[in-house]
Amino acid sequence: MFSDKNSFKDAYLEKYAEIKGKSIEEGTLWDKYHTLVVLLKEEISLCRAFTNYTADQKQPAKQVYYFSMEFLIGKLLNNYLINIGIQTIVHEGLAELNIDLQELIAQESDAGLGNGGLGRLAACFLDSMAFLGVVGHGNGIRYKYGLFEQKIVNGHQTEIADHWLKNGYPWETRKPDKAIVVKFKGNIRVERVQGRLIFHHENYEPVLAVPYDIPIFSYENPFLINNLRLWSAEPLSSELDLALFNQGNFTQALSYKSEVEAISYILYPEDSNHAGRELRLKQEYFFVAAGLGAIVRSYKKRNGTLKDFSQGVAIHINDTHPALCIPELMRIFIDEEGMDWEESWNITVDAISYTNHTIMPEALEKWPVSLLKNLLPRIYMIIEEIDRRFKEKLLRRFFNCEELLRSTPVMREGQICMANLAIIGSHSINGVARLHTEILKQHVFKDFHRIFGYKFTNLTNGVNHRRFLLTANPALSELVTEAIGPGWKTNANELKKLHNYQEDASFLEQLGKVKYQNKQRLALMIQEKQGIYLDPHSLYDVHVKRIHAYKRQLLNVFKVMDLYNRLQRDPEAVQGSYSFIFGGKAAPGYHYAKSIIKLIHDLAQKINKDQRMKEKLRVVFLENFNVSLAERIYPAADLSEQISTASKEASGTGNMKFMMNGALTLGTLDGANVEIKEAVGDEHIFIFGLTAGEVIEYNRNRSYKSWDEYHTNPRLKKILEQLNSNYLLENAQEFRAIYDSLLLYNDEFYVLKDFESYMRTFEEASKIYLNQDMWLKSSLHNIAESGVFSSDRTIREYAHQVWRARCRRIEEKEE
Ligand code: 26V
Repeated sequence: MFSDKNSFKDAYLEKYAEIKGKSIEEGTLWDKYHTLVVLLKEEISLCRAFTNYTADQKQPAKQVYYFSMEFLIGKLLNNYLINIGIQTIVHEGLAELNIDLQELIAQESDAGLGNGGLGRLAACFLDSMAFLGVVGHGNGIRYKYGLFEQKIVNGHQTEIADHWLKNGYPWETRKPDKAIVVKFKGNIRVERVQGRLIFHHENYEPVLAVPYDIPIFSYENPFLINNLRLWSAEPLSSELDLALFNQGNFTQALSYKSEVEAISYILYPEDSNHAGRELRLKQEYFFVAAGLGAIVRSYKKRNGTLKDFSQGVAIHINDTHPALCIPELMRIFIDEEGMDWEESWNITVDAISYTNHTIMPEALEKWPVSLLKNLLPRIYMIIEEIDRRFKEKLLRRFFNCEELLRSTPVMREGQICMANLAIIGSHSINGVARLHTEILKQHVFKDFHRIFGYKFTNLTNGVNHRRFLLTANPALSELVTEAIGPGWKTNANELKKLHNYQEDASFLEQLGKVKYQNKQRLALMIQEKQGIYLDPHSLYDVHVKRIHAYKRQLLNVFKVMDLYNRLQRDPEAVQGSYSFIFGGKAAPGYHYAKSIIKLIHDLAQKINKDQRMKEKLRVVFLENFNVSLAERIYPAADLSEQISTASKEASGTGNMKFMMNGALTLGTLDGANVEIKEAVGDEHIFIFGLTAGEVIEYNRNRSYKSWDEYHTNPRLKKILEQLNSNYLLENAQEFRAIYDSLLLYNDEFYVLKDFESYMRTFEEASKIYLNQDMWLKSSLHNIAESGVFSSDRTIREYAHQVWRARCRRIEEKEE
């Protein structure tokens, strides 16, 4: 890698001339960005070749494959420059060529191949695996279109296709020689040969899976071996098209091509509703079969036999979306390798582990038998056999197991339950925060917990602190490094050293300044985009995440309405000044979530144009919340809204990103908020509302009546009547569905029930904010305790407890 800016400049100019063949002055920003990425990629692969060589000298490490339908990567360039340690060299070198690095960084499209938490977690994990020296690779789909771009038109969300590949994506390398053929539909002919059954898949529709590799490059990484492999679906060969064309069969030829290309065409933008579409099932099998095909091929090349497969390979499935890994691995072992069922099953279970990310019943995947049988006939046969053997064993082991048999089989009522398949076919199932894991064990998978108690573990989520603190918040990172040295970048626990500055007035003052500057920066951006100015002295109260009923953006809206109502009556009723910042995408077909966006927008308009509120209240909805915008927002937040109905948010990861940037949490005892509270202590977090136990109990005994809240709380009553009138909008019907969800349908997410406690706790927070000294101390305390929420910690736990894989970095450090 380059040692100084001159060697960088020379290499850059040489590369530019080689690939662009014109002068720098004539080049576009894209040309300059493209050249920089190509140069870095080549340097990285040189290092990689070297480390592969050195790694081979030692005992081969266990390979971990992280299968995920989603990788929400965001931009790579800046993060990689920091990880490699050449950001300054490159910045200065380019400046001497009259090139602004920031402009090049802006050229990169956000790789938005994910919906939200689950996809971003996968991306954070890739970084931490590379950092820790776990030989770990991502396996996913190269969607031509990522998550839609959100445009707000008159307060309504509209969706624009995210053509992130339109200029090309220079980080990826196409590997056509590593392609795999994936087979759909057709029929299975069974033949008996020397007492063995042989399965022939005939008349299938072939799809060519072509891999594109993206190098994963973490901080000070001496183990440069990791890779994200994304598969693209292509027609098997152009000859096939041509043959059909030549026979005059144009439509058939074209429909084959477009059916195939549809598979990796677009990411499904729903993250809460399992719709059971055939195309989605095709996507799932497509990347599972391609990924496993490549893994088995390379394993056999290295080892000859598959006997010890699970000692050399760990396969992790991110939610149930890749759960077809289980029958597919069985199929490979049995049909292609001629192994028997028992041996295949033992290896499969030993290789596979599964993470559950949600308890929302509507998100649990179930596929109709008829659909699966037709699309994947051989996989269906294997699932049937897995189910049959599981039931048989269960009957033998449990005397009276009728109850167990009702909830645990893979096949139930004409459907295939993917979570059941994932639990039965893996050696480890984990939840993503302690509370979530407890709910899985005691409620959602209670019966499985009785059968396979030993498989259940908790692995609390974490986030990549090198992206969300080091890269996203340079000012704070510098301040922290000046105080405690750079060790926190590689060991986030070292952030605890910041406790030494708890009473240091000048440090706290600097911390306040950094926050102020970050707020100013966000304010400028918002003003440019929306013409609304958010005073950086006001409290920035931020609520950014996907829009969902259970995440309760509505509760926050009610808070703003209530403050506004009170201020109108008495301008002195509320002290301090507030900027309420919202952001997040609604699934395109989720009408309720879309009306929440409209509601925020209309309320914002009303308040922002009320001159009397100028010094008091501001409300904005930030369009198109994505990874890059998130990196701007977290550093500027004072208060982090984590207000889901207790028990519903599996973990949350935004809560951790806010915390490490010094925001204080206003939240329920849900997901990882519980652990954040434990880490910081009660006085440094604002907790309100029903507990998970109370919510579960209310749901069970049905004793909650939302009308009672309406009748007993006049402030709430007023808000509800405003919602149901033309107070915000000419058309009073616009928010009728929201109103009905609360009163007619008894407020499933306890918005009304938690309102009062939320308001009280918010007021507590506001009071403390007025005392900046106290606030800054709490802010520092939160940063100091955030180390445990680094994904480095999480990945270490996965490596030791689940994958039984080595973290080469830790071992070296521990020696
Ligand atoms: C579910 C579905 C359902 C079928 C249609 C397509 C689709 C796509 C994605 C999902 C995933 C939903 C689960 C999810 O995103 N869970 C989130 O995972 C985060 C990481 O563990 C966690 O922090 C959040 O609390 C949890 O909601």
